[in-house]
Amino acid sequence: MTRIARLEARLLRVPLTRPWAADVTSVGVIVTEVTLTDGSAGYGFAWTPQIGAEAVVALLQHDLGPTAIGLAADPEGVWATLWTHLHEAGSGGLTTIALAGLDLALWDARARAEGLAVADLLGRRRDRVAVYGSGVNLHYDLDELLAQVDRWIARGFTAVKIKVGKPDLAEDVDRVAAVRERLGPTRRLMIDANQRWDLDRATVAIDALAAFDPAWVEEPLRADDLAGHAELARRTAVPLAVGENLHTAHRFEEYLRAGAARIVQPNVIRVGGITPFHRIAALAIDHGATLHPHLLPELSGPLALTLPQECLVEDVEDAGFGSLGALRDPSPVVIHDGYLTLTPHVGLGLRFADPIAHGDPS
Ligand code: SMN
Ligand code: MG
Repeated sequence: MTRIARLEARLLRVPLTRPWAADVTSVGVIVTEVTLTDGSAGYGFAWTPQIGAEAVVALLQHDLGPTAIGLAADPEGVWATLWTHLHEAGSGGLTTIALAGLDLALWDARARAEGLAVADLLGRRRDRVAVYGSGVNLHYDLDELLAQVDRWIARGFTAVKIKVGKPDLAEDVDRVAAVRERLGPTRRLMIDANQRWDLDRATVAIDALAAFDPAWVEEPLRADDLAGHAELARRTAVPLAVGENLHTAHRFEEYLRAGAARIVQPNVIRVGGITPFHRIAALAIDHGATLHPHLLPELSGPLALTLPQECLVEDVEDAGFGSLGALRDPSPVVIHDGYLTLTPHVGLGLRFADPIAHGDPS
């Protein structure tokens, strides 16, 4: 049986060409490589924009690696063993982000061994998936925001997402109204409050913004306020979306069981990789909810092609690894006319360019 022989991790800081805030000018990518006892290799990564990238490298080197070595190279078995092993440091968060680095590398190794793309190894159900344009744009003035919307329309997107949560609700209303007018009545518009409201404010804000027909309102409340989301869902007919800050399938199940969200948005890395991502997709179906993956189109896109339900993949403007120049090979996906398709590749097709490095562990 092929076993894990070695796990390596190194940190890349990838500069953002379009900063997400004054203090978010780069994202941390933790590049992982697993070597198996038959000499083959798998390449994965973990990701965290601002917080904890060095800690993720340390978890991989000190806690995941030594326990993973000698285990059979079966991603699902490894995931269960290591999640239990890491649990005293938290059931999710930095632990699951680190675990994703190994999980992705193991799926990559398995697909490479078969000469397949990971999407085909997992079972591809469709050839293309719709993409929505997204932006970290709360700090844009209205002209910049509308210019971004015009770029999305020109790229053929029929769904877009903008930020809300200005201190003055009237400003949100003006911005959403202007964007809706620019989009016309048929393109979908989603709004994302990034946890900026409390229950009462969210109730009032969603009431005011519902007139512009948002397809969903995302993270209206503190992400771990399950009771608040359940109450808000009772108060509004606009679908609530959560998930980019939930870290385990268990937590997703609690939200779904409580009726606290109709749309779930797991981030493949934050939940611990492909193995739990598929579990969350199954939970969404069991509960009649819809899944739309969070960010990372070069990873989420291929996985979206394997899901039982159709979904939308998110493309934050100029933030894909390909457009940031972070990849050493051509991107495994192409986004054209509002749809993502695969380009020929094996494994995940995501090898990162050489550093830009800090903290090389070797
Ligand atoms: C978001 C979160 C983290 C980084 C970029 C963008 C945002 C989204 O909440 O959902 O796109
Ligand atoms: Mg969001």
